[in-house]
Amino acid sequence: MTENRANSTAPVTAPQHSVEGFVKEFLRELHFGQGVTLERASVNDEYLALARTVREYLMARWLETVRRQRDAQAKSVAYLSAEYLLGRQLDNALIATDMTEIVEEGLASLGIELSTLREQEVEPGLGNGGLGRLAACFVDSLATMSVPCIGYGIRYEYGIFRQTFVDGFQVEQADTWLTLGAPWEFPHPEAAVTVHFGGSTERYTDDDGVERTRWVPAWDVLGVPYNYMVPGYQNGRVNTLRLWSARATKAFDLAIFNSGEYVDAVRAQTFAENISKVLYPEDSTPQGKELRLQQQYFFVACSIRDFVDNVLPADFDLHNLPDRIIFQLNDTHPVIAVPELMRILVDEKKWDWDEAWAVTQKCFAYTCHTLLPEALEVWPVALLGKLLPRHLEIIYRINDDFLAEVAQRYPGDELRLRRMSIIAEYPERSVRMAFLATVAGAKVNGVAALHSQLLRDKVLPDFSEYWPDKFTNVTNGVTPRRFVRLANPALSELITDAIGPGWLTDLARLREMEPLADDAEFREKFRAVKAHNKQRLSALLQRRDGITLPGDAMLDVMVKRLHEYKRQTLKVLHIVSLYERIISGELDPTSIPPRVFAFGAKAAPGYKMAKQTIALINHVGRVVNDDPRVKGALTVVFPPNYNVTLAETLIPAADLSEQISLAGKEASGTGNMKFALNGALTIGTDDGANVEIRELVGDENFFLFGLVEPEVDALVTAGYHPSSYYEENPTLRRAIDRIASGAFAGGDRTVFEPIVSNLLHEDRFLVLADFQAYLDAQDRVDAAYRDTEAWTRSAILNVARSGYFSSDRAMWDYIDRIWHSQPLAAR
Ligand code: Z2T
Repeated sequence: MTENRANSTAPVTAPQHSVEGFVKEFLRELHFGQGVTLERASVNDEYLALARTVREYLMARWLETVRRQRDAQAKSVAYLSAEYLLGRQLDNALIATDMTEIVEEGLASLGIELSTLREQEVEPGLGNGGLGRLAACFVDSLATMSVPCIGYGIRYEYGIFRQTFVDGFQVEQADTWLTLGAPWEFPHPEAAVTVHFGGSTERYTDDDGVERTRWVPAWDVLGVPYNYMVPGYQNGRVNTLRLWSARATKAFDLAIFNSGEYVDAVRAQTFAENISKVLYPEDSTPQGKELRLQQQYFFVACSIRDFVDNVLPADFDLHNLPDRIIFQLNDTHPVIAVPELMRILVDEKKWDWDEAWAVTQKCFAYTCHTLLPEALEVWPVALLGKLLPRHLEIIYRINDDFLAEVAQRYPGDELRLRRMSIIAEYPERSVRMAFLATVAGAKVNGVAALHSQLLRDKVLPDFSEYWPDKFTNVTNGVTPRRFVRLANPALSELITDAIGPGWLTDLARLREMEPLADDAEFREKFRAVKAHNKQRLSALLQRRDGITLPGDAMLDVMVKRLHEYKRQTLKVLHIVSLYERIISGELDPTSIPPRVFAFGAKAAPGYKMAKQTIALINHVGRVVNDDPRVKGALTVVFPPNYNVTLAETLIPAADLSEQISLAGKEASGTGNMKFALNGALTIGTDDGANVEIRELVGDENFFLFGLVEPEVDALVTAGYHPSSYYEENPTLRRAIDRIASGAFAGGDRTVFEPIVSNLLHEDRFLVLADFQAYLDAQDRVDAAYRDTEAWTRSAILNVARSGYFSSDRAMWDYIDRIWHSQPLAAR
């Protein structure tokens, strides 16, 4: 039967790579896939048919990639991430297959505009921000580098909420990204796996007379895999992203059948489906909800089961697992995978504990993405034990063995044991997930040089002393395919004209542009690209939000999640200060280059201070934009619902990139890299990857300001008093007083009182301490911007010297420092 099938399987071939080939296939999809004629087709019909047609061009390669990977028995990366912030798929698939021009021409011959269909796609927003977007960049790079990788995650029915503003305040709406069809996914309900929860554990004696433990769970759900293509860039490779969706199991159906309460029982089904219903919208501050832990276990249990049962050959000896897989933990969200693998090996496969632990320790590596203590996940033992009783026992055993080892190395050092225990006792007995990941992982890495250093010194000092070689750094990167080629076609063309197309897969080659910074003709062309991108942004904002941008102004952009440590408030104080100085007659508005201040930011729905800050920005914007005294000089825009799609138009238009977090708080940042690669200059603190950006682009092409991390540390230790800055700095005082006066709230002093009093009396992130340095740096920006040629030169050098920030380079570093394995390196 199988033999027969193999013989009779015709090769899968892509449609012809030509305008005629495309048009034929597109019409076939429209007719037979969508069931409409061209005459009657809606824009959405056309978009869906187009997506399915483009998919066909990738299918043969996808099937071939899967087949080859099976046969090669090579080591794979399994990237475990609760978030993938993918962005739109259509354009990425088009550039990967080199189909953009063919499709444009083919559609035009049918009277359809590609740009119209493009707009129809709702991006899969299955992530919050940096961490989720990083995962998407990494899988793109691995596919482009032909490295075997499966991305595992969750297919949230609702991704990150859609942000709207009502009276300037954020209002969240559900992200119904699936409602108009999901042409990029391949569901496989027949391949669903079962995941268990709850219940208890029991001891028993197995057939060989050995005392063992087993888990007697109370309930279960099905995980249905949805496969997504991850196309490499024009290299004939298509990797897989497998996202899990929760469904009710047969047990639910039976319960329905046997119960008189038919409707109630059906309702119980939705209980199971809740698990993958919605993405938790907190970036960097986990909420500790039971459903979130269910999500975490759900997707890693599905993924390990899938890899062991379906990806590996049936006769595979799991003792060789470390030769075939590395599970990369994207922060601690998937770390419950560690006790899950132990449970499979010890309880199901009946291995000895030590044997199982030796294998498990080689299969995991952990990436930490934060330094904020409040962002380190801990799960109360009571909650974890109720949901996953066997896993909790396994965690206890891992901890006992680990602490016994530590005690041997440091006899009598009780305090150290307490500090290093995976189980915290206060304020509540809980599991420190970062400690579990560190103990279990073969390697632990931070995401920028400074962050990795602080991770060793401040977050996990005992562990880095205990295992100095376990710790390493891999500085983040971004994919140049999406964030340069796709987002900035004009710059891409300019670069390719100058140095050829090789840079797209070898971004260090941007260096070859360096001499062109001194070429006046090239600078002229570079400025034309910026001007073009600003017009493109202007048109988009007009269409999308009814926002009008002034014609010729410096575009100063701060886009990232709203968080106090990122200090959007510092930016607001800068704007208010300029505004106040102009209307009080101190500053002549014509003496500074006209600026547009653009913001993009979502606040976690429960984060009060962040939501207030959003309202403040909008209210300041309204007053400033409506005041004739500053008209033309200062404009504030805050388009709602900043997402990957908007970033793709906003970033290429930017002149100035705001990266102003308090030193020692931003793990890396990745927006900072996208801006530099698109020719914006950075004004930034000595934080995260800013440090490396400045080192590479050169001090003279970067506006550095603010306290450095050791100074922050010293100031906080000595006792920080924000009010003293307020009292001693009149410019600062006037800006704060203006906000406090209610001038941006129709005279109501109460609206922004919490922000004002927080700044004056708490200011956890030292906004006031850095205020004057920031203003001084902004003066340097103004002066530099006036010298158009010098500014352009700096912008070009930013591009030329930022090739290091390709996620391809980051992937090579992971291969070298963490995954290192011959098959991976040789590919
Ligand atoms: C996140 O996006 C980041 C860190 C987190 O720590 C959680 C989330 Cl959801 C638990 C960000 C960092 O804040 C940012 O500095 C970094 O560039 C990004 O992850 C990718 O590493």
